[in-house]
Amino acid sequence: MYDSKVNEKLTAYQYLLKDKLSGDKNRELIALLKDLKLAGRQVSKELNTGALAGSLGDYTGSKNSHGEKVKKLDLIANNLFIKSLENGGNCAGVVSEENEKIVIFNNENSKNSKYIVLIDPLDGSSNIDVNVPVGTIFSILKKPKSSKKLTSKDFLQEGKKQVAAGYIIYGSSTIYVLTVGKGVDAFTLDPYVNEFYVSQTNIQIPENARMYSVNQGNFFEFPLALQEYIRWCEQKDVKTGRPYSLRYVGSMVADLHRSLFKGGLFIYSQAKNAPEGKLRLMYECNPMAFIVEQAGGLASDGKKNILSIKPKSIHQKSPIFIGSSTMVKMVSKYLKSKLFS
Ligand code: P6P
Repeated sequence: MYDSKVNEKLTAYQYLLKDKLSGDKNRELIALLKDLKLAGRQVSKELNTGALAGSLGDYTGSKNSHGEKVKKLDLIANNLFIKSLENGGNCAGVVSEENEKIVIFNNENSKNSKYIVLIDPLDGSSNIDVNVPVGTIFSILKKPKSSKKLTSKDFLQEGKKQVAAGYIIYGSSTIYVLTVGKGVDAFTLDPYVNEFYVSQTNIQIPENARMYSVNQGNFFEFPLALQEYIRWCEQKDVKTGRPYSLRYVGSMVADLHRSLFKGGLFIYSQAKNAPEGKLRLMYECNPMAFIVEQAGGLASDGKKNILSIKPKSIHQKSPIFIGSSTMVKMVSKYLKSKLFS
């Protein structure tokens, strides 16, 4: 007798088909999301058995186009995502943090695809060998109809043009968080059947919280206005629940996943030692901003909404203040002062 209680949850594919991406017009997008999930499952397996296969966080000896040391799993993850996207034929090309230039797919299906993908295949990879959660972050845009041969200009679209955005966090469980512009849902990987099942739907980030997330070590590098805000967070004030708690994992996906569910403010500011900040606009800030805003939060570069920034280059950086709306509004008040330069 079939035990219907075995698992009544829908898979990510079934949920999207039924709820958020029904109809023929969404077939290719659903298929593209499946290509991303496949690579996510493969990366999750590599990570979970990594230590047994020899440390995966080892430095490969090479540096990426930004001069950052490339870890073994960075390369493995990048190859897995690019291969799955190319073989799936549901996107025309990719911008990846690990590739200086755009990657164009020349097979017939990809060439006729409506979509392009921007991805950070393994964010936070410096944490791999100490078992701290790392993640994949991705953004999906429409390929401009005008473009004959894909160029990097086709990727330079404002964040508000995103069709979908998501991240996969490889932690105590592997969770795939996604928005297609109709709220935010989360899907958890069942390792026994190697399938993502819906676990949280229409996630709403708490409007306010008593937690901020910043690399305190950079305090004296920050603009004075931000130093003043951080000092405000540290002061004792019963009415506003201060001092706030500082939580900083050093892995954007982990810090933002916590903020999405518990509320909070994640800060990666410009600083004397990082004039543009550190995080990349197109495949870190934009997708995270789309997700957080779809969950009722806010995301700013300190002066304007992240999603309205007109990008100039595919790997450009941006400062980011993102999370609970009340907290983003509060830090923005400080940053509007002349001390924020
Ligand atoms: P810092 C990881 O290297 C990363 O790109 C993000 O995941 C993380 O939020 C940030 O850099 C941490 O940078 O300078 O505080 O170590």
